[in-house]
Amino acid sequence: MSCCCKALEKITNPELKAWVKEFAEHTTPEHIVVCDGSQEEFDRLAEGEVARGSWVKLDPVKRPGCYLVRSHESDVARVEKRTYICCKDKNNAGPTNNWMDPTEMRKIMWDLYAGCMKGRTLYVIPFSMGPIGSPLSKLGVELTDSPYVVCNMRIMTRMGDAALDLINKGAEYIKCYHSVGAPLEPGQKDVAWPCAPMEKKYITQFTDPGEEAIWSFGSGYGGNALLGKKCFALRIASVLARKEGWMAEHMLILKLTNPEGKSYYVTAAFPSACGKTNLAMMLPTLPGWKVETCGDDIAWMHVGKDGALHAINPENGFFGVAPGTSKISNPNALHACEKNTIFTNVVLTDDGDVWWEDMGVPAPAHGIDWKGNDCYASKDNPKKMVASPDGTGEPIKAAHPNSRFTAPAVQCPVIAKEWEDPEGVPVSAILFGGRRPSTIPLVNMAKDWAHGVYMGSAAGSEVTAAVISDQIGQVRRDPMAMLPFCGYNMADYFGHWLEMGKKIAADKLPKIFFVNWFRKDADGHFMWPGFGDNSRVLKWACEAIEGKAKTKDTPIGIMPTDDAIDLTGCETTPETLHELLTVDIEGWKKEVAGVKESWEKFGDRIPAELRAKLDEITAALNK
Ligand code: OXD
Ligand code: MN
Repeated sequence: MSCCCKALEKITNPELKAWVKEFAEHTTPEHIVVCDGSQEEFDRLAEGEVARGSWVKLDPVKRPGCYLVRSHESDVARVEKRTYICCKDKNNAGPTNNWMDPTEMRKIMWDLYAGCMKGRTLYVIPFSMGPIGSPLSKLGVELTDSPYVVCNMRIMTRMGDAALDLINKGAEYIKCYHSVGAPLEPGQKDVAWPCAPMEKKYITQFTDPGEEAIWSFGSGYGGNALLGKKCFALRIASVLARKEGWMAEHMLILKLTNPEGKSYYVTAAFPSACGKTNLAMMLPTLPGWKVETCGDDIAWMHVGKDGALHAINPENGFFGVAPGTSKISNPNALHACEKNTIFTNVVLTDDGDVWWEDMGVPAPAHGIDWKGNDCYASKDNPKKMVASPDGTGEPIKAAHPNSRFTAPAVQCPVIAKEWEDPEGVPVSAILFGGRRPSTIPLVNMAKDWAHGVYMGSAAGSEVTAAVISDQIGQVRRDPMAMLPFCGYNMADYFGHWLEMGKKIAADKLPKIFFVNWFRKDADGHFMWPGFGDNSRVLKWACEAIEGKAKTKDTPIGIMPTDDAIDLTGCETTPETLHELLTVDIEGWKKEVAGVKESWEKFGDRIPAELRAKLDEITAALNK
């Protein structure tokens, strides 16, 4: 690398400049580029990847401005087992996080970073999580050697000159280090998707006060590499939020408008793969109701001057799971990715378009699967693809189950006009949920904030055969859907939730609900249609917010009476609804015992107020 002074001209913040120089000297890239966030820069990088045979440009008429990328087969998802929280006191990371001593981890990773960008370009990505200049936003700078990361960060964050301006003027920022960990020797040909083997991958958050930083090595994929998302906006932000008195949550934000024109803002936390993006962009089946989207994955929430809880979406785009996204499940997401979108690990069709399983359209006669192999429409099942040219044989997963679209949020046809409001939107309801085939009713409202915190701590999904076979039927607890994302001890996180309830004005406390769209009958069929029909549950929630809902008091919370959910035009029978709204006392005794057991690993760090809630519910169930 020659002198980097010219490349770093735009950086006038001496501290930032010194940091970039130090990292460049250590990682030894061939070039340094300070990203400006422009379309021209995106096009240049994307076309460079096309030219070297790594990305595919999609048909400019069918998918203008879109690209298809295939990752390495070993680098297809977030890797929780290689994700660490590093702080001096292991107890501050808590029993649900991988922990390592920060000094030890810095040594391991600094050694890995030595010379790791040889033959590559170091990109400096200044970015803002949240609208530029909002008092609720936070800045970061990611140093990376991946053009894929630059292009995705341009969609997912507010990236480039405007963020750099603020940092040059002295604004604080989080340092985010990233390398794919694949240096190139002189003359060595690059591979399509460079990355390091699993045992060298590290996704590390340093969380001690004043030391907050992200170091990532070896993976180029998703949350491992787009460091603004899970690493910053959840793990680091949750630590900052606790310190500064706000909340960083794994939640969608939606705006719901009733036929009278009154709007409500609702946030919802569900574990990954429970339909957050679908709910955020839902088309209600109830006439006159409207859902608009403020965010589909992350909410930062602060108590506003008015005493209400206000939420902003710190992201700028959607990193959505492709398979299952269809005209039925989420037509708005399909529209959002019609242009200017990066598709990762989906099927390439012969006419330069994309396809994935459960897209709601028949499989193409021929395509290239996510591994780069030919695949063909199945003769037996037009919704599937097979490896054999004659269309016979077992269906394959032609798109990877975790394949993604990265699409700008503004392209969502139902993006709410206030989604970038720098003050955020006032939240009147918070939903928790998960995939629970039994026991958990369709909807249940918390009696008070602490009860709602209890509900959040009990969130999770039942393990199915596809996950861990020796745990089938057990519930994997994923409190507030934050299990992989909370940057500190989860027992303290529950305590922080309780504290936040005391900061919000009593008459503005959001109501908290636990919902379950995934109940199954004895034959294993879903009992509730879900998708747009979830608006029926949201309608009841709005009535409850207004104090006008038909409710019944139960040992587990406040529930709708059998006639309280509007079933007009819905396929669900009153008998099924009755079942969905019945409290299974014996099942619930087991449920509460399961929650208690899930707390054991936290010892006496679980707040007394939360224990008291659990005791209260247990006593009510035993009455
Ligand atoms: C995501 C996740 O990718 O939660 O959003 O896993
Ligand atoms: Mn998520």
